[in-house]
Amino acid sequence: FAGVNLLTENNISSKTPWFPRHASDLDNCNHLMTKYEPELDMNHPGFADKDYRERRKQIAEIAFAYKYGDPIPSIAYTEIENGTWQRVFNTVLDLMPKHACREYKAAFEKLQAADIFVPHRIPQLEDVSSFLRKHTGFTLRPAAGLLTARDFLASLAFRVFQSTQYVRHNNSPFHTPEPDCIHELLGHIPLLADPSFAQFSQEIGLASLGASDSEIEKLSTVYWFTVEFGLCKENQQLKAYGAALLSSIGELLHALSDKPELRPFEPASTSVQPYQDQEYQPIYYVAETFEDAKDKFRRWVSTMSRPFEVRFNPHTERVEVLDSV
Ligand code: TIH
Ligand code: FE2
Repeated sequence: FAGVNLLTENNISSKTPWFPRHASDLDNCNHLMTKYEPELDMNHPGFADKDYRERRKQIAEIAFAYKYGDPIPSIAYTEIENGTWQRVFNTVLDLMPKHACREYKAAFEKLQAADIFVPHRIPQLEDVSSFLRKHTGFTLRPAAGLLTARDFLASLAFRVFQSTQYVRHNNSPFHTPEPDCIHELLGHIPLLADPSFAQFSQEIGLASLGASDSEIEKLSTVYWFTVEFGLCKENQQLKAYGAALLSSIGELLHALSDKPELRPFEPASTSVQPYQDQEYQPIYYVAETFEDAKDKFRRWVSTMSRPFEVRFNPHTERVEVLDSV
């Protein structure tokens, strides 16, 4: 029932879109976008593969049935699925030392030391979730596919990351236009274990709660050009921190070639830059550091129009709403 105004108490006006107040309310934040589904998109590599579509349905059922507090069910990945993981994993191992930012590399090593990242099998979300909980308090929920921006961003406010659990088609291991668990695991998980990055992710989420549709659009554009496709600097050199770059060797090499246009990350302009999600990006934004990106983001968010402030209470997993001053 996203979009229905259930909250009329104290300082939340009846015009404010509904938003989750407790982590368990995320059970209602699972609305899917119907883009790129293998059933609907003729260009999807799984379109003509009946077994693949069946498998996707099976795995989606887990996400639909999932409720707050449940352990995330394990999946017995097939040999083909583990093989796809292994191919991507090995290319990440090759390219990461030179091209990934240092925070990503540090967390990646911890995931290897914990025996969660190994070449021959896809990590289980439940194991990854407990790993993250220990490092930054982030946890995972299974998602059936690409969620609406409003639902996806709202979960970040609670340090919950909604993660797909199915695997890309084995015909296109090195780039897919939709998220899959290889993207979540190799792209997002390492940085969600980094305290500074975890904080940045949560702040995007907090800014989205009760925001207008046009503000959600801006926030998801910022998310797109930072968390998904962000580049940063390290000793004068360009490094990748965006998840969609780190999970796609094809796009990583494109981003670091001389083909795309690079611009400094500046939320006011980055947030209104149209983007396309079918092919490689023509434009990437470069952050100085995570701390700098966070400072700029905070200053920009404070210019948004929401008439109240929110604060996450980690002891109760509740978002408290405060009068704006
Ligand atoms: N292009 C990414 C990949 O191949 O891993 C998947 C995407 C995530 C978000 C947008 S596209
Ligand atoms: Fe992603």
